Amino acid sequence: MARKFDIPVLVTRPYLPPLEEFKRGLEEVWANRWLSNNGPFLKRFLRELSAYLGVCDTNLALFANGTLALELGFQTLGLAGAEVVTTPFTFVATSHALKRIGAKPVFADIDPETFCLSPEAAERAITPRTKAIVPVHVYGHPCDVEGFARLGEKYGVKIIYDAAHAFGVRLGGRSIAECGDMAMFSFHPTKLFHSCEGGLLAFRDASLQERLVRLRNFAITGETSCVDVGTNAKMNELQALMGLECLKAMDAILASRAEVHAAYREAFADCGEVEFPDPACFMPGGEPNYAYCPVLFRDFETRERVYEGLKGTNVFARRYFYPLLTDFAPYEYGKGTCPVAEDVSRRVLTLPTYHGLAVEDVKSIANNVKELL
Ligand code: T4K
Repeated sequence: MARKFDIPVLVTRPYLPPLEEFKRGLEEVWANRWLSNNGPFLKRFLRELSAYLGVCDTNLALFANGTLALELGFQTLGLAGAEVVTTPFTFVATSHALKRIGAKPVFADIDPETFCLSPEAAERAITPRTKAIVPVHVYGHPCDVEGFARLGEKYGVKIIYDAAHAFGVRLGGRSIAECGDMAMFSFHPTKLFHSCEGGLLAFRDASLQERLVRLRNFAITGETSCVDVGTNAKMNELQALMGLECLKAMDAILASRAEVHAAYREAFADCGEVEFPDPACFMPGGEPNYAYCPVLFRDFETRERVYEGLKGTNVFARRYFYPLLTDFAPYEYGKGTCPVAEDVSRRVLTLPTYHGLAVEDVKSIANNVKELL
């Protein structure tokens, strides 16, 4: 029998640090009377992120959100006017950021196992006008980083990862932040780690930091000079405080998500009709973050029935990422070019996953899904 939850179970719920500790931070903010523009909490947050990721703080920069981080990263790498090969199986922000700086997203298909951009498909889409490839570690599933590194070298193109979902993922004992020329992490509240809103760029070339930091502050360099066309993409002190407090809980957040994922796997073990990509299988030796819990159904009709039916039990799963980007007006020119992505987009459902979701509730959600098959 399906269980109807008393209160809505949403696809995600942000982690919140203990209120008393956050209040202690607020008292410091009040004492400082410094709310934005490279304040002490922002500097502290950057140092702590550097330690957590094992990436030098000269190779990191914080922003107001992930989308602006992407835009400024693309601008700094000179992608305006260029073609950039990317995936249609992502949130609109990835290609919006390209379009908004004047680059042309060219869509290539995804890998059927990881749902990330396929290096083989990306290679076929490269032309003399291609300056970069922007793969997405979708759901926190790592892309084939070695495959993309080879493409970067072979064609002299930049590899910029949209790692919005991938904070906390490690490969070969190192943070995924170290892969590619640049990687962007989103700290939006729907992410496993957040700073209310926020974005982080990690980049190989430390000399980019000066320009990025300038661009996020209008590209002014003092009271009387402006040297470039920048914007306001600064992270404020309250965001940085939230980030610092959440960072303390990263180990607990990752452990709790692994437990939720394992509970879903176990609950669906007897159900051949639900395909369950397990990141542990395609990243041997790696450390996944279980940012999302995507499952695949046999066809579109089944997925839609489950998605709608779950709502009747007060469970609000999401169809990340449906429709495909190439179904949206600004990107329709890519329609029909990525059959694997089209298929996955029509069959996927992301089930509720967050820190503290009880194993009993996971079992009930899985059971509700099975009742709808
Ligand atoms: N690249 C990729 C691959 C991305 O996925 C994203 C963002 C970006 C780039 C851009 O990064 P940011 O600029 O956002 O830093 C959400 C998020 O708004 C978006 O950040 C995220 N990806 C995308 C995948 O999901 P919606 O429209 O689905 O959000 P919404 O408001 O429907 O919230 C989802 C669920 O979370 C709801 O059930 C309610 C719950 N929720 C949400 C918020 C904001 C809460 O419980 N508390 C909250 O504070 O886009």
